[in-house]
Amino acid sequence: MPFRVFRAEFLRTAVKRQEWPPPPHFPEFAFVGRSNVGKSSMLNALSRKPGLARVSNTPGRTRALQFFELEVQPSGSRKVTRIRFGDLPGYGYAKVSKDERQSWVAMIESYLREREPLRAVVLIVDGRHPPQPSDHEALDFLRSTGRKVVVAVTKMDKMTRNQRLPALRAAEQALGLPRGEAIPFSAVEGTGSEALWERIAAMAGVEPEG
Ligand SMILES: Nc1nc2c(ncn2[C@@H]2O[C@H](COP(=O)(O)OP(=O)(O)OP(=O)(O)O)[C@@H](O)[C@H]2O)c(=O)[nH]1
Ligand SMILES: [Mg+2]
Repeated sequence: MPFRVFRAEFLRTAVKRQEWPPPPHFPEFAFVGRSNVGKSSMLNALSRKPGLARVSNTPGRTRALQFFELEVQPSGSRKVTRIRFGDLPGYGYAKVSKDERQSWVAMIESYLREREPLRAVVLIVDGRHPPQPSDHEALDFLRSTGRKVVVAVTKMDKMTRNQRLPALRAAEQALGLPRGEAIPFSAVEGTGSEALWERIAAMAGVEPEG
């Protein structure tokens, strides 16, 4: 039985720390990646709700932290679980003032370091290009926080079938991940959601029932 999503709703936007929603007693997951890499699209694909998070051709559209709340039933489980997603502003977006950028980077870093219900971070990279310096920086930062990180390689549909596996393996190798660790994803083809959900459920502590 596939993963079921019963409810997926926008909760709130946070620019400042005071605007973070009170920590829930259920798990939170954050989505991190370069501007325009496909964070919001991934969230929509996972939620099975196309218009939930705003998708844009203009890089840097998501400038604040956006929180979403979901009710899901993992494959093999009879239990419905609440979880929360955080759509984080993309890094590597230059068209803001230095001050604005610094304060927002500080906010995101403190969220990733200190947020108590945060169970794991999904780091999204673009399968068409080798991981960029900012992807390495993000991963180094996440590793320094001790957070669990799941790497998803997205926009796989933009490659030919023959290019896909080598690109996935190259991304894993460049990021120092074991073979088979990264999750190939395409919001357009709708692939990768089940695999990503399974990893999220495992980290949320939702065990499939026998
Ligand atoms: N072909 C293809 N296009 C995608 C995929 N995911 C996202 N896109 C496109 O990439 C662009 C950016 O997508 P978003 O989901 O807004 O990316 P984002 O990372 O949330 O961007 P910011 O919030 O601006 O940082 C849009 O034009 C999407 O339609 C994918 O899997 N395949
Ligand atoms: Mg976005």
